[in-house]
Amino acid sequence: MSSLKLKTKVKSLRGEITVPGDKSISHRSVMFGSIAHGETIVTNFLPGEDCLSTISCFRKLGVTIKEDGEKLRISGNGYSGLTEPKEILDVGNSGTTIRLLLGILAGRPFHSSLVGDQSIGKRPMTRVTVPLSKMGAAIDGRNNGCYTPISVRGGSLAPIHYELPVASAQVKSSLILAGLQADGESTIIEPVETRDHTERMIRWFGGEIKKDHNVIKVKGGQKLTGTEIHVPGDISSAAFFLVAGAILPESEIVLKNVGLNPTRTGIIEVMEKMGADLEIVQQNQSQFEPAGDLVVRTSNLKGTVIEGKLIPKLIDEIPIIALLASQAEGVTVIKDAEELKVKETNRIDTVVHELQKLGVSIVATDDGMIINGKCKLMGGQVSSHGDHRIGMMLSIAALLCDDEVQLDQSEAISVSYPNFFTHLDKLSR
Ligand code: SPQ
Repeated sequence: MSSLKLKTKVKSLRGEITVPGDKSISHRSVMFGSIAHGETIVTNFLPGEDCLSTISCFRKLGVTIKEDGEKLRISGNGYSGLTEPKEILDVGNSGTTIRLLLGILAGRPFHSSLVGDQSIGKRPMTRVTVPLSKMGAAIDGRNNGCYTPISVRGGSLAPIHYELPVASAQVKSSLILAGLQADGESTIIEPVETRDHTERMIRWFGGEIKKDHNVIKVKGGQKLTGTEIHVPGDISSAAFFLVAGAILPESEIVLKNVGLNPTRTGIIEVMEKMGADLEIVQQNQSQFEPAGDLVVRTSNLKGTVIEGKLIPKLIDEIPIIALLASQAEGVTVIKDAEELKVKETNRIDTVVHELQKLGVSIVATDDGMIINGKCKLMGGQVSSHGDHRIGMMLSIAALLCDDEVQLDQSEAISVSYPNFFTHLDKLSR
């Protein structure tokens, strides 16, 4: 575990960066490339640890994946081309990998064992194992199927009619990936719309999926065909620099080719509401996902309330939004975000605890947090707790500190943004 002295007392951030490929789309490109027929070529793939875990699992399932940094060549042979793994499938730190993979394995007529790291061992899996079992898969795991290690023996699946008890793109996607193998049409109903990369990708691979507001219908037995995918930049990674540009003095940052899927742009909506100087300067539809260039400048910010349907559109950005709110005039309240408790860490606790150490006036609530701006930040010894988004948020907070900041477990950042510090160095003045 590495401890890092963070960059502090930065005067301003200026310049242009291209953030790495979107993590959610990179995972799905490997999965769909593997279950499609023929070759899929992926460019601007995110070579972060989570996505590398997905590649490693599909290789163990018999898929040939040639990897050259940000370019992948995947040779898919359909769902039936997947073969029983001789080794344990290790998903590392990645919730997306395990939950979506379980949906795929539920319909495969062989046995697999899945494990992950310590953090994965604490994240609830019943949200997928219960509905997948109802469809016909034999799944078991520690604590009545709730936690890893998990074993699956898949087989013939019946279609499902299922109302999701939580707003989760991972659960929705897992059931869609199982539904594609079921004998008939499945209906999945979301309480609130969540990221729709899986639905968009099915269509891009030539499949069909119907969506009417929160009701999704998908038929089993469809043939998907390999294709080309250019992954847009990750708005969740861009968020760290959007906030940094807004809260540091005399700053202007251009972020190129950022994914602007409307199910992910909650950070932009919130920053605009808080008064941020933020512009989308160029927007284009890159294949099946919208993308564009963003410019952010030093801003006078005011507090806000973040709640309800907006939460799934910015769930992963809440740690960095908490820092943003600490630099805004007035109070910011974040509610309806209890899902934060089951991420890589309990992100309500880790955000509040670590920001308090740096002098932020922030308290935890049952379903979010309350932040009082505007705070002067001090230095201190902080930790990512093994959570990439907490590590990056604290690295941006340190830029405002006059005293030394030491970050423990800094290596977690490579889960989603391996060149984060290179980009930070490039922009720092
Ligand atoms: O993959 P993992 O570990 O769950 O990653 C996180 C993240 O911060 O990168 C969550 F901790 O993102 C999830 C996100 O929170 C990625 C995701 C997806 O690709 O479908 C969906 C969200 O999770 P959920 O549980 O709300 O569906």
